[in-house]
Amino acid sequence: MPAPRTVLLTGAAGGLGTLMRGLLPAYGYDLRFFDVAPVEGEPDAVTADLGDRAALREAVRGVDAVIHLAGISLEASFDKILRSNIEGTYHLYEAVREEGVGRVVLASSNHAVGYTPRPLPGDPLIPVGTPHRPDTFYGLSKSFGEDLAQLYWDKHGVETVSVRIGSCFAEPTSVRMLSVWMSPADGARLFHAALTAEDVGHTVVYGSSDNTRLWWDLTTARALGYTPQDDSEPYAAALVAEHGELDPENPDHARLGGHFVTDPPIWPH
Ligand code: NAI
Ligand code: 15L
Repeated sequence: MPAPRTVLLTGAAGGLGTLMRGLLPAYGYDLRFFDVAPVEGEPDAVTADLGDRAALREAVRGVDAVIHLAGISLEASFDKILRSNIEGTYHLYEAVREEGVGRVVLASSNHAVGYTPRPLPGDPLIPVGTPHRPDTFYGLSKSFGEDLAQLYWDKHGVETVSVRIGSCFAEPTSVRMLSVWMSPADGARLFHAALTAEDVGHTVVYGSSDNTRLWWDLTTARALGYTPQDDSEPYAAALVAEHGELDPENPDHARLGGHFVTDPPIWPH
């Protein structure tokens, strides 16, 4: 597959979408945008719901690849998750198949495997092959997305890199995030690698920086050509002084998904 130049970014109005709108053009991409919310400063963005198949089909027409970020990014009722994340991702893949787009970079999440016990010092890192253990309906929708991506590769030859993103924000803001943080610059590096690596079929990777306190195995991400440059450790002293180290006896601290396991943040819309 030739390196993609024209890329549709769904979820472009959101937090990660906004970061990537700023960072990905430096890699030479011509970005197009899709979101149910208006995308600030982008009058040509398509403003539509993922349930609008005609709008989706038009948005993917002629692009080389899609970075699919749109959807509910926290916990919500099953009905809402079903519409936006499960059916919405299905509609996206159908549009991609119908328009012959070759590659999707799919925003999966650590919450697809959120019930997995987090490694303690000396334990092996969590591999991508660990079984799905969603911690919420939200995480369940990400497990579904990864399976959908596998189906569209096996059946229709649509390639996907499913990125189990940790926490992609400007800075880590909790002790857990010291392990799962992906700096925005590393996020752009990883998305670029996922767009340009050859013959990915369906590849699952974890999305994080090269954190000293990393919980999972970045081997499959590195195999795409991703070389993370950042590490959360410079933030550790202040965060640990404020909150203390993680306590393995605390259910909020014992699993990859953190407090999503016990008291997930709820999608406000
Ligand atoms: P966000 O909530 O800030 O942005 C999501 C965007 O999707 C919003 O602009 C929203 O309007 C749009 N959207 C929601 N439902 C839609 C629908 N039915 N049709 C069209 N657009 C819709 O979330 P954020 O943080 O930017 O995350 C982006 C993606 O990455 C999400 O899929 C999220 O699950 C995933 N992710 C993000 C992580 C992070 O650290 N930011 C961590 C793990 C996964
Ligand atoms: C996610 O999947 C969420 O979309 C994001 O808002 C963060 O909460 C992140 O996981 C996390 O685990 O920190």
